[in-house]
Amino acid sequence: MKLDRRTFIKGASAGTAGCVFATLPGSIAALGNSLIKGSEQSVASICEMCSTRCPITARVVNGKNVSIIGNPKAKAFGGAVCARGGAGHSQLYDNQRIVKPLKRVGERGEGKWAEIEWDEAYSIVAENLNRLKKQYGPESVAFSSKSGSLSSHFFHLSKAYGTPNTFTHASTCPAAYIVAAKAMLGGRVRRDLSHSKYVINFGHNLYEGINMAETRGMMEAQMDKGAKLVVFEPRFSIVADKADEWYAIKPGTDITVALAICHVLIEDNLYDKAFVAQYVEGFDEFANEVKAYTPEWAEAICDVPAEDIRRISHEYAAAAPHALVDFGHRATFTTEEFELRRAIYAANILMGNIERKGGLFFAKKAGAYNKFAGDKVAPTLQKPGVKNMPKIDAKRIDMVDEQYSMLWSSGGIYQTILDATLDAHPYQLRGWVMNRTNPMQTMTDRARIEQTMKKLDFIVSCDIYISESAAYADIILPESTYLERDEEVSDKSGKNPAYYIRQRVVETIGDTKPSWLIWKELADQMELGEYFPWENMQTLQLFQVNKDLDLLNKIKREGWVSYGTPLMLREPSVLNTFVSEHPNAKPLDDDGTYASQLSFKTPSGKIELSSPKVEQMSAGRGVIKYREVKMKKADELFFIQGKVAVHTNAGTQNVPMLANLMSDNAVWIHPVTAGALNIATGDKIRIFNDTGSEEGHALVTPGIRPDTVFAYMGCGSKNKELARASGKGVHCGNLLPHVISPVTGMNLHTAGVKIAKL
Ligand SMILES: Nc1nc2c(c(=O)[nH]1)N[C@H]1C(S)=C(S)[C@@H](COP(=O)(O)OP(=O)(O)OC[C@H]3O[C@@H](n4cnc5c(=O)[nH]c(N)nc54)[C@H](O)[C@@H]3O)O[C@H]1N2
Ligand SMILES: Nc1nc2c(c(=O)[nH]1)N[C@H]1C(S)=C(S)[C@@H](COP(=O)(O)OP(=O)(O)OC[C@H]3O[C@@H](n4cnc5c(=O)[nH]c(N)nc54)[C@H](O)[C@@H]3O)O[C@H]1N2
Ligand code: SF4
Ligand SMILES: [Mo]
Repeated sequence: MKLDRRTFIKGASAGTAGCVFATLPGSIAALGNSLIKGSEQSVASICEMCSTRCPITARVVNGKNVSIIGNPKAKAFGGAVCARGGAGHSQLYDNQRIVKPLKRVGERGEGKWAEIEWDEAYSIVAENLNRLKKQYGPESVAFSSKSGSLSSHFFHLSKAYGTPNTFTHASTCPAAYIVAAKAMLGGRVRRDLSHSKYVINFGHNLYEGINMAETRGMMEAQMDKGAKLVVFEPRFSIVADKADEWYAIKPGTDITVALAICHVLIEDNLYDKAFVAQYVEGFDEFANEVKAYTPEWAEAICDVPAEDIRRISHEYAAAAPHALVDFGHRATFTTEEFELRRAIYAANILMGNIERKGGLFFAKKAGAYNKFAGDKVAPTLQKPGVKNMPKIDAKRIDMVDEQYSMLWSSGGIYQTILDATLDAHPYQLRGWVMNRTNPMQTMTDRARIEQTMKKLDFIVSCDIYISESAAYADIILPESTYLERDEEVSDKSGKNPAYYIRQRVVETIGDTKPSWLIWKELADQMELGEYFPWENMQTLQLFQVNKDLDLLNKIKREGWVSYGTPLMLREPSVLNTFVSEHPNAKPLDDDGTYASQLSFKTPSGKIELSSPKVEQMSAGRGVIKYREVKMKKADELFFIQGKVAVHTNAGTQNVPMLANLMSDNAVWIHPVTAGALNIATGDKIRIFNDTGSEEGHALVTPGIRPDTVFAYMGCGSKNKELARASGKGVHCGNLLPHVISPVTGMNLHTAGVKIAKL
């Protein structure tokens, strides 16, 4: 059989695409249950092998978790998990996990540990944090955690303690597209990929940087509905491979294409004038600015042919509004991500695809949904609040500049911890409490992080492994993995409201605890117990559902409960169904939509294509503009990174099943570049620049631009405690300079490097 692109993608959805999707393999399913004796049950829960948090069903035989599949009730996730989700039990039973609190007994980073009891761990942490608070004020301690299901408990402790210095991973990942959406649309939007007829993608590698619902959505659009996908990406990623068109764009120049698309949409009169008139502020200023951004201008900077940009713009406009320009996920390609992500939103806004099928939409949680439905279709959840939390007066270490004021609620500028510790800028930081975060590998400038860790007075890490960052802590608190934890009900609403819940799948292994309990018990020791009045997780769950035990049990039993039908305020076909399902629904406008009800949480209540507020925050940025960025010296190569389907960031390198699949990251080099350096595939190489130097090996491939090299991120851990990962591959963070981008505070994951054969 001849395998063309489409049949391959089709095959992939059936679970045959190698390692990408792990549905229950046919051969095991065929064995049926008959071979497995003893007790057996299926528990509905939530995956946490990455922050997508897909709904799962975990099979437990004789108390042991033997397999994990997707929860079939959650249709958008396709009832499947990815390779990492299928490897959850390998992490759970890994004998290199930490299962007892650890105290450092050597120098920081030396790798000498003593196992201690929880009581001792809590009292050391409480004593040190209270000492720092008393001597230097609570603001002298930073709290950082990857945002996640239990991070609210962690940040609750930081608030009770009184520090304003709380950070998520935002400035290393999504903040730029979130801040840009806030500035223009008043908040985050989602993409309706599965109904899109035409998708323009700037390096959003959904077939490796997996988000099950979106990855499935993209696959459905491509293979079932014949959608066209155009990818701009410096290397031949999997999504580039599955695209109808791939352009090997020069790193960091995507904005020229995005602006040139806007130019063509406006100059060729293709944009949705009625939409712009009704919903958009600042169009004229923007139109005036993009006059100069012709496809020919773009081509000279980004290497994408002008005639293709013109044709693609026309094709996109013809498919609109059921078409979108994807705003991406990891937004750390350049220091001008704010402009890029705004230019991408602009290309969507001009085509009026907001709240349309195949375009962009806002999530509809229970409260909003019920208002439109005119009935209490979905239950709303209560949020436990604690009265009299301490007032925090101190300024954040990253908030010395007005231009970052849209960032704070999105997680702050994580890397300012380095400046505050090493340079007392804007004041001296002395302690760092880390939870589920591995900045040594996932921030930039590893050498500076090491200095920071060595200088700090006190460091705590809560992790499931001795990560490279935990390796520098004074105390490590071992969290139970997600398969051993009960958690609160989570809101996972999309076009309609949906809830799900994490439930313990197996008994806890060793002496670990869920972090909600760790922070509560630590608070008790710190004499902050009054701020944690709930007794246990069940108290919290019951509070959330307003003591509706039936509801809680239903969510636990089914693992995924959704309400109503999709709601998109400007899509007549969707609204037809909506009003027929809900007899008390708000009356539709004359055009059969809720278009008159759509407003935006911006100062003007409209979409701000150009924004006086942004101008005020950062002079000269009110209107979206091209700003040249230099990311490398003339004699260097661009160094870029990306995700691999079988690992999550730098967090799974030691998980046995996944380490077996891949434990090293070869450096991709174009044959012409490799030839000039006399390098062949497999050769040992040095990759270096002013920031650092790494050794690795080469993969010579035409699937990358000659001026660019690439490595999958997350390898090259330098701590010996991660035995399966240690010293294997290139440590990307060691080659990336310390940068704080304007407005978004992003750090930068592109750098200039040189390569030499060893
Ligand atoms: N060079 C480079 N750096 C990057 C990127 C890049 O492409 N290149 N990508 C960036 C992106 S997009 C992101 S999101 C960040 C992510 O960076 P991080 O937020 O640091 O995330 P992870 O690498 O996933 O690792 C987080 C830590 O959580 C631990 N962990 C896993 N499960 C649990 C748990 O249940 N409880 C606890 N307490 N700990 C747990 C893991 O052992 C690991 O040490 O990295 C960024 N950094
Ligand atoms: N399997 C797997 N899935 C994941 C994750 C994971 O670690 N593993 N992590 C999750 C997380 S935290 C995130 S943020 C998402 C990330 O999802 P994506 O944003 O898709 O992540 P990346 O793979 O980091 O980057 C995408 C692509 O950008 C390309 N690139 C680099 N520089 C440029 C540039 O200047 N222009 C263009 N056009 N492309 C460029 C890279 O080659 C890479 O293929 O994935 C999520 N899903
Ligand atoms: S995308 Fe994969 S690893 Fe991430 S939550 Fe879903 S199944 Fe788990
Ligand atoms: Mo991310």
